Amino acid sequence: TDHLAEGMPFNPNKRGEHGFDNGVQPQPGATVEPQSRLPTASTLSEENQTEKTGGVAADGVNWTIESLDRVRVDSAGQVLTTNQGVPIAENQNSLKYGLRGPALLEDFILREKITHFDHERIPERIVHARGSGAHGYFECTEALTDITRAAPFQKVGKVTPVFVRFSTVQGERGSKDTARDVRGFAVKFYTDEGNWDLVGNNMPVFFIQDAMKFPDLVHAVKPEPHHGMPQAASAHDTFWDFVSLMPESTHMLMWAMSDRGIPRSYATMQGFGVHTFRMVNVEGDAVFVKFHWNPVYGTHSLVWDEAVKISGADPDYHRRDLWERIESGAFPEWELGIQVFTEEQAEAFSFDVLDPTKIVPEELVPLRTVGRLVLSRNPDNFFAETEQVAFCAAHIVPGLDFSNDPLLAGRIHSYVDTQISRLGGPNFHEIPINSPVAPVHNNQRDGMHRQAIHRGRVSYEPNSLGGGCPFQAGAMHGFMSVPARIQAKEEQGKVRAKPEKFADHYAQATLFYESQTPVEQAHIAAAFRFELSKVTVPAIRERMVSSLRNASEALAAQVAAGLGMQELPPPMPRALDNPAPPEVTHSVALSLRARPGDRSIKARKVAILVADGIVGQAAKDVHAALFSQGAVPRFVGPHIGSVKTSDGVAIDADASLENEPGFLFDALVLPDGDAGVQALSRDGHTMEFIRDQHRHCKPILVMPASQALMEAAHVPLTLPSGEVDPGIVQGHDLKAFVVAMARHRHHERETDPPLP
Ligand code: HDD
Repeated sequence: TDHLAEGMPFNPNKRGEHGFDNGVQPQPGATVEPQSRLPTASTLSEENQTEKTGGVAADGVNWTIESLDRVRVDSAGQVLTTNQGVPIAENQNSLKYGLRGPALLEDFILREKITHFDHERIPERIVHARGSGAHGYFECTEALTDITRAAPFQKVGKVTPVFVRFSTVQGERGSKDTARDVRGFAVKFYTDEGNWDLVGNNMPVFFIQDAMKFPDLVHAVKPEPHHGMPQAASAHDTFWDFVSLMPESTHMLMWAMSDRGIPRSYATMQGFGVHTFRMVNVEGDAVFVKFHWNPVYGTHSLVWDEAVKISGADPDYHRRDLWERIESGAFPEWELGIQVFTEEQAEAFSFDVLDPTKIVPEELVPLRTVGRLVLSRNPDNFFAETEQVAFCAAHIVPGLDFSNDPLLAGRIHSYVDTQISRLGGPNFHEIPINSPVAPVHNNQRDGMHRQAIHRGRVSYEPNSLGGGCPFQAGAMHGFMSVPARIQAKEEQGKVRAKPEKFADHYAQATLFYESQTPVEQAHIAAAFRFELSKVTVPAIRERMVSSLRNASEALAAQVAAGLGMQELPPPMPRALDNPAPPEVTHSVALSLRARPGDRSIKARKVAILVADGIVGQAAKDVHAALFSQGAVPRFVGPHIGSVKTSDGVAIDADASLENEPGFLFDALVLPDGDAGVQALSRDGHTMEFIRDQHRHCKPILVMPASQALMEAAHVPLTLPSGEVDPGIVQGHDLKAFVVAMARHRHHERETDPPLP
């Protein structure tokens, strides 16, 4: 307003307009600092981060944040305007001829508002439509200059800003979070040399070997076209029809049917780049590499009954969890591990590293931890950031390269292409969340929604009128493809076919299944049973079981029994009778138990049941102790609001048994005080709460008076075997309770079917 008052038209939000870098000075009275790519001590967003999370941004993090500052809009204290900046006097009524007269066509304010509204939605992603994202940073912890010149890996401590989006695959944008499904794990690195998108999943393999089959896979798994069902589920005929005819999907099915298909949190799942990529150093020497994200909080999953119930009570379960972790400062964090191997090593492997249905076992090529990923800031606007972010498998930077994985080849085309229709044109890279931190200069011009205002008359190369600019970076600075030799045999020529090792569809499915703990194996069998029981055509169920026999006879037999099959169908004929013997037959790393995480109880949600008449102090003490260890304790009562405790200690219930059912919590505390316990036991919600907690194998702290609650709920204090249940802690032993919570779940309690 100062500038306006002085008659100086100057919009501080558009400081770039003044060409600071070209020596043109802003109008007198302007108070904005010159635009800079260097981190400044206090940017708007750094304050934003501090305000939201209590933490200070690490060095370098505000690079992206600053680049987005120019488009952030805060309407606090501002007058309402049209899109043309015209102040709007009245926003309640359309313009009419007389109080009861017709609305007038000239009402450009109404028309602008309604027209914009009519176009508020964009097409959802064809797959991975439902997702949640966050800002953060990647920090290099081991310099990789010997194998790559990629900017994020050049120096220990180097920080690269990132935006990460997690997603389910099958469901539509408004579907539930806790479906049994693969999860997307897409990371956009805003590197100094352009954007690198590592568009991965929480499983290291894929259903198919060639992009040619991707539309078929997606058509099969999506809701069936005649009636649009089922939503956010793979348990239906067309999916199992397709995969049972595609034995190459068997390995991925093992992962998808394992507990990995129902993660507890985005923060407790692994991520994988899936394909074999290349890293290239300054000399141009290349090695193969596989990317792994390993969660610091450990790998933890839901159980199926819990996932089903959560989807009703809180379809935003994972979205909320991610948001709350970041707001509370319990930043989700992963280590980046890489597996590095040479082309010669790869040739000797029993499987083909170009086959995306195969892993490279960690026992064969160990993981090297080279960095950490921290998500530290929630988006300001879901649509502008999470919905409009465009990940593309084709986005790589100098120092990285693709392999000849035929699935990857199709992806290199598909992502850019899909964004053009989803985001409405070829300039989606200019949408703020997608625009690189590195400067962009080329001769591409025009197109829908162009933001940049290119100067000069030169938009071609070579040119002399523009001094030859923008000029080619050359091999030292520019992106160079690895001049890899193609190993096609002369007589092969152009072919539509696969290499022989691709034809072994079962060895690694067997490896995965054999490497699981008995509990995990039981869950895999139960998941196949559930999914196939939803298949209406018996021949499809049988075909799937006949395929499973090639991976594991034990699993196939259990699934068949679960489906009421009188006898096992014969094993499916194999494409390859004598596959090369695998190097590794048991891989500890494939079990979720291999990565328990930091064993803390940070970010765990704990319900402390309260009601009039409980002992307030005991409940408060537990609350304080859990809070001090980073957990998220909540008082849950028959209603929200104040609770009259027997000792007069003030407690406010922040959730009710009705609005936050038991399965939404990781652990349960049952209070002391006979009157309070009696009040609770009169409420059917309490019984369901306790039974669900017990059935889902969660730790329970039972204060003395609450023994009666456990009895009323018919929940045993011991294991089915009669032994002590280590997940049920009696009395006031908080230490033991925290130890029980650190284990997350006590699966030894589990029975299939569940106890009555
Ligand atoms: Fe894909 C989205 C991951 C195979 C074509 N894919 C998408 C997303 C993830 C993946 C995480 C969501 C990104 C976001 O959050 O916006 N996709 C994978 C992985 C694959 C894979 C790990 C196998 C290794 N995808 C794959 C193939 C094709 C596609 C073979 C096509 C030939 N994927 C797409 C797409 C999507 C997509 C249609 C939909 C929306 C989008 O790209 O932006 O282009």
